Amino acid sequence: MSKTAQDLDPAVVPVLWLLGKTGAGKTSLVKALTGAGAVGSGFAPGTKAATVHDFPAIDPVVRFLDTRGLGEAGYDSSQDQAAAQRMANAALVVLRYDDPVQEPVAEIVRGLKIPVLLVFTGADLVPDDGARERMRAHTRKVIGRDLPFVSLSLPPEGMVTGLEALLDALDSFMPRASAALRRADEARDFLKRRPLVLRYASMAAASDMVPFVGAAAVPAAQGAMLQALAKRHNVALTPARLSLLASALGTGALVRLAAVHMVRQGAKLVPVAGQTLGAAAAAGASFATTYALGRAASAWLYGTARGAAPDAKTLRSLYDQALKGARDAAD
Ligand SMILES: Nc1nc2c(ncn2[C@@H]2O[C@H](COP(=O)(O)OP(=O)(O)OP(=O)(O)O)[C@@H](O)[C@H]2O)c(=O)[nH]1
Ligand SMILES: [Mg+2]
Repeated sequence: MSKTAQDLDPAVVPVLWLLGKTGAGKTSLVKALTGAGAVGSGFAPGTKAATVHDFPAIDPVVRFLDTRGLGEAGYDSSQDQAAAQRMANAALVVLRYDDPVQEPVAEIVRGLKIPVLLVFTGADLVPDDGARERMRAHTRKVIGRDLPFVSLSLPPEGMVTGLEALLDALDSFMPRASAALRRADEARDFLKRRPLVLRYASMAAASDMVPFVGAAAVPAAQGAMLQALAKRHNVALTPARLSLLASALGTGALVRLAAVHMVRQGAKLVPVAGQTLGAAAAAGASFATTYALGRAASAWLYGTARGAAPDAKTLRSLYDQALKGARDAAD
């Protein structure tokens, strides 16, 4: 594919086109990925005009083009399709597992010259593996090409599944977009862990009030918090893994934890733990440091559970931001 000067300009935001029949789940997909967009009722077309969602809103790295659904009575999509094809850098073709009538979509897909990913939705509605495979085979046949695909469940309520596979697939043609979407997914994931982190941070802060107790209780609270977070992410907190987190965050962040918890566990990560213990405990601000540790550890566990832990720079910046946020909130 030849590149024009515009294609090469990093200021131009790549466009990801969502193409599919009405009710296929295009808007649900944008919403699951970005948190934005109005999902339809399923009874009437939800998206009445092509909508653009820049993500993130400031300094976007990807532009979702959510076009009006195909197959609506009284709507000739050809002009919209032509415009979308000119703009788009890649297409997510959204097909519902429980809708075998995909010829109108297939016809457009056959003419596309951009990377295409088939996104099958409604995996929750068609739980039978064989039925899903038959639908994919049928789609291959009507498109006349074997295209990469992912399977998603995007129920209006309940568990969304398959987004990770989609982001993995997106890595190959829009790496910056998929990295940003992953960060956003992690941030939403943290919102679920946040009450737990706040509980442990409050526990650590309360123990600060009692002389001598704090020195042991704060690291214990932080250690227990890490264990609880790890359990929720289904990650075994081995000394080897802990030492990766410790080295990523630097001893400053983990000194309290290291002082009691890790040494007690025999991990011996911080040789100077004995000396630093007193200083760290005296520094106070247990709420903020525990909260910040919880924030960074959550991102680390999220990545570890998916086979790609964030790098030290990312973790430290999350830690610093959380620390600042928690301190500002306490002022
Ligand atoms: N259970 C389930 N419901 C889904 C799934 N995908 C979409 N829906 C529902 O189907 C309806 C239509 O979804 P939308 O995301 O609005 O579909 P759309 O492709 O944007 O449709 P138009 O805007 O009309 O073109 C909504 O009620 C969704 O909640 C899915 O994977 N599972
Ligand atoms: Mg829509």
